[in-house]
Amino acid sequence: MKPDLFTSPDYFHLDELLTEEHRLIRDTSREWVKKEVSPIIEEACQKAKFPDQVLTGLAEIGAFGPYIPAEYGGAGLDQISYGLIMQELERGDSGIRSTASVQSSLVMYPIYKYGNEEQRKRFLPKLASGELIGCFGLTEPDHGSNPGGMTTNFKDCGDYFLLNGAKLWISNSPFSDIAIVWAKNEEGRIKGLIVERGMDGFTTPETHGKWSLRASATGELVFDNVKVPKQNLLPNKDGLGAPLGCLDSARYGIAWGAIGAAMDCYDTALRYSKERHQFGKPIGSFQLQQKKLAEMITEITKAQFLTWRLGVLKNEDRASTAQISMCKRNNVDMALKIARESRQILGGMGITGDYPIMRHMMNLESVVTYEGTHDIHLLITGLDITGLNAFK
Ligand code: TGC
Ligand code: FAD
Repeated sequence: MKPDLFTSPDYFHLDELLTEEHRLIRDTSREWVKKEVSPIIEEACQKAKFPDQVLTGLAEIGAFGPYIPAEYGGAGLDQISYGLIMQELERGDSGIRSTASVQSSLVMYPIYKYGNEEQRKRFLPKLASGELIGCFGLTEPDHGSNPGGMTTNFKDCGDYFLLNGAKLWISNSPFSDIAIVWAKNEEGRIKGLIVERGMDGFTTPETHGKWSLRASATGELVFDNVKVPKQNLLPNKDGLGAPLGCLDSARYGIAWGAIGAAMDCYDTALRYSKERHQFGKPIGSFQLQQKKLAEMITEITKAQFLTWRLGVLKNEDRASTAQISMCKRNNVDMALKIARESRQILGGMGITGDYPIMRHMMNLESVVTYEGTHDIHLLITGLDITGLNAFK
């Protein structure tokens, strides 16, 4: 891949709405991505291998549990800081952001929010430092958009719970030390369990052959009569609302992350359009290319403000599930469209690994599907504005 010359677009001076601390955190993450991610990410994707050498650095820049209080090892930052870190990581690669958002919002968040003090002290500091890596098991082979139909289940066997079932499409599962697993008890109520690698009957086969998120490891979680100690049950919340609450936090991070991928595509295409000559002129001088670039920066700017505002609401604990859905859906769709247009500006070069655009485009096909598909988020908005439920 060519040297990383990324310059961040800020057409409406959004930086002026950020605090000095926000800018420092954003710039630290940006420099780290330039130094540690950009030089290795293309090869990792081509080889379909998660670059595990980034784990220590992710922990060091505070990407594991940015908003988890410092007493549990987190960085104790606000929601805009969390968003800016996700933006910068996804500017590097969606798979790197995935690893950080799963660890933060889908593993540390449920332990912090729904766990007891013993669980928080036992797991959170090690997750923050990257000593432990976690994953989140909600989706099943027959239950993706409709997780409430899950069949993974556990029985109370006196000294322990007996867990059976399977989860599919689980980010980080092949190398995770622990899994937050959502399963039904004998009354059919959904609960969260912390399942640890090494427990008998627990396996994590890797899913191969992906054309998307190739630098992220994806796999299954298989439970064949796994004996889970009772102290590993998350006691403080149950029902589908428990995993959906974690998704609110992860979807918020993805909304910021998608802006990062879009900015990288736009910045690459803009630079290329000034350097590449055809018909004796830079291609950026042709009106058709200017239309593409002008529309891109307009959409990026709109998404930046929507998402910043969502961050302010989140800091005030006022961001609703439907607002988060709208922002995740809008931003990922925006980023995908920008990736496709940017790739065209690069002509044939756009399909090569010399530039990051094709990799972002392929990654975004997963991002538009996971954490709720484009359709599901539209229906969440539809339900919110009409009061009529399309899912029932
Ligand atoms: P519904 O009847 O609407 O709700 C069931 C219960 O949950 C409550 N609830 C929420 N609670 C907290 N936060 C939220 N965001 C909530 N949304 C709903 C609700 O009040 C109700 O509570 P109660 O007490 O009455 O039981 O549920 P439904 O079965 O109709 O489904 C609704 C639907 C389709 C919107 C939802 O299930 C959904 O969002 N589906 C999409 C599934 C999804 O997003 N899966 C993501 C899997 S994880 C993942 O993809 C990680 S990728 C990570 C990476 O690599 O970055
Ligand atoms: P389905 O639910 O079968 O949907 C198929 C199509 O039908 C979609 O277009 C959908 O929009 C549409 N559809 C479904 N229901 C409706 C409806 N009511 N109205 C209109 N259209 C509808 N899950 C986890 O639990 N943990 C993870 O870490 C995780 N990581 C992932 C990583 C990757 C790379 C991928 C691809 C997925 C990951 N997922 C994870 C799973 C992801 O959340 C699901 O793929 C997603 O929720 C969609 O479920 P599905 O694939 O079963 O599609």
